[in-house]
This record gives sequence, structure tokens and C-alpha cells, in this order.
Amino acid sequence: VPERAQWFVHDRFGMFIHWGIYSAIARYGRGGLAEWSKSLDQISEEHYQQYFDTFEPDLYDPREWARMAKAAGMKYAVITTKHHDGFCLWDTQLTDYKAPNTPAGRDLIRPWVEAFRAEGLRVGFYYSLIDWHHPHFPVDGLHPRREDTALREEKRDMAIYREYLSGQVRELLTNYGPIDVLWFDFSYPGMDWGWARGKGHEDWQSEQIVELVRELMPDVLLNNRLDLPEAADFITPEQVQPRSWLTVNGKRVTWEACQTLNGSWGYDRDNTNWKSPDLLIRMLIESVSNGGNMLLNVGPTARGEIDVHARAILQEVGEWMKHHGKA
Ligand code: FUL
Repeated sequence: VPERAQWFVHDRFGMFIHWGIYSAIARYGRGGLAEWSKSLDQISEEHYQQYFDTFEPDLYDPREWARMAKAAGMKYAVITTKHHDGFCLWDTQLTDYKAPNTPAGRDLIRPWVEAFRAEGLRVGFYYSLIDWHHPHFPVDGLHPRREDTALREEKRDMAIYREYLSGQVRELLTNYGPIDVLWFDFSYPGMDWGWARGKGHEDWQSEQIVELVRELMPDVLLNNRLDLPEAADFITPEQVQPRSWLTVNGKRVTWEACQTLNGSWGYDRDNTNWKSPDLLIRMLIESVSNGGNMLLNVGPTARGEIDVHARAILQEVGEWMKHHGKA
């Protein structure tokens, strides 16, 4: 394990936070993932706009989130600065599609970073490579084909989107102090980006993204979703529980299983499929005993609250952690 990842393999337990205007939809898309609603339920740009126009997180108190994470025994946290819908929680200068232009009226990432740092937690940024809002994002193979798809594809220029992407990465790595994890999502080796565009890292020019990241912040940890295995500090099994130490080409690697509380990443109001604290603790133990981390997700509401069920679960996990000297 390289020097920069020492803390990661020691700390082991983190909080994942999926929050955005999709949190207001608060229900699952067809695949069961609330944050995918726009794509899976084929919500039009015009219709989706209402969630932007009414995004007002009056209960948002990142200090409370940070206290909750800490009390649960978590040592770091990763938040969605931008998810696939393209909405940005920070005050980016590169698009108007951002929290300061909603009724929220401000950068929501800055106070988040300050609050988590103040509780002694490390901070990470999730950043979506996919962007359903950007006019130059290639319509990808996962996005349902619509009537206007061909037309939209024709006009797209990946080079413009790449500029945007690296510009935003630059903002995130220069305006918020040291960041511990950069969690890109997603492009995998061999993934086919569909009709209009090439495949994976060549299209993203992931090598250049990595170069930029390393120039700006040599010690930030990078996940493996840039389709560039050699640049990854850790790999990210999703919603599966590895039962042994994960390997790549026969070599043990650093890994982090990301897990949901109820199957959805984004807030899903009617979903009562909660994992029990007992199960989650076992999953954490299973991860750690096999050399892995667990990044456990919460999906706050559009008002900015971590809902009462999630809170109760975290609290119980925290009691176990405390009892075992881990919190
Ligand atoms: C996936 C995304 O598509 C999901 O919405 C979620 O963010 C998960 C952690 O990664 O690839």
C-alpha cells in the first residue's frame, strides 16, 4: 500500500452521500435507483427543471451530518458534487446548473467540507463523468434512446465536454483545500459508450485527467472508475459483499465496497427495504477482515435531512463501534 493510501486502509469505514435535485423526486427509477430517475423514467428536461426551481434544503445542517457520521464510527465521507443528472452542488463557474441558482442560493459543498473537517473526518468528492444535462455529453449506451437522440448525438462535441470536465475537476481540487478522495463515476474497461462515441479512457482521455489530478493534488486517492486500472488507488465493488481479499491480475489490491442502506443511493421515500444494523456490522467486519473498506451510503432528503430510519441505523452501528473501541 503506497504512503498516500495508509490512512485509507487504517480508517476503513466511510459515509457515502448521494444528494441532489433528484432527492426531491424521492422515489425509485425503474431500476430501483432514485438518483437514476431522470434517465430510467425518461423525465424530460422541462419536467426535471421543477426540481431545480424548487430545491430549497431548509434543514441542511452539514455539521449534524458530520456528527452522525462520526458517532457511527465513520472516519471519512464522500459526497456527490455532481451526479449523472449534471446538477452541481458547488458554485462552479462553468455552468448555471448549480445550487447557487436554485432557491438554496449558495454553494452547498463548502460548508460540507468545513463541517466534516471540523469533526476530524476526511473528505472525498464523488464526481460523475456522465452528464445528462450538458449539451456536449455523448448520449451513452445506458441512457434510453429517445426520439431526439440521433439529433442530439449529431451536435455533440466530446472535446468540449472534456474541457468542462477537467475545468470542474480543477475547481474542486483548488477551491476547497486538501481533498482526500476523488471518486469518479463511471467508465470501466471494455465499456461501450454506444453509438456516437468511442470507448472508455480514450474518449475521456483519462490519462490527462489523472495527470491534472496528480499535478493539483498528488496525495488524493483515486478510485477505479476512469477505465484506467493502473491509476486506481482502490477498486469499488458496488452493492455486493466480497467474501475474500480482492485481487487484480492475481495481486491483492486495496478495495472499498460501497453499500446502500436500502438498495437506492438517492433518497427513496417509500422504500422500507432497510438493512439491519446487525447485517451492516457483519458486512463491515467481513470487509475489514478481508482487507477492504466499507463506504456506507445515506441519501438525504431534498430538504437536507438524513431521514429518521437511516439515522436510527447509523446510531446503532455507532453503538457497536463504540463498544469495540472504534468510535
Ligand atoms: C453507480 C451510479 O450509477 C449510481 O447511481 C451510484 O452513484 C453508484 C455509487 O455508482 O455507478
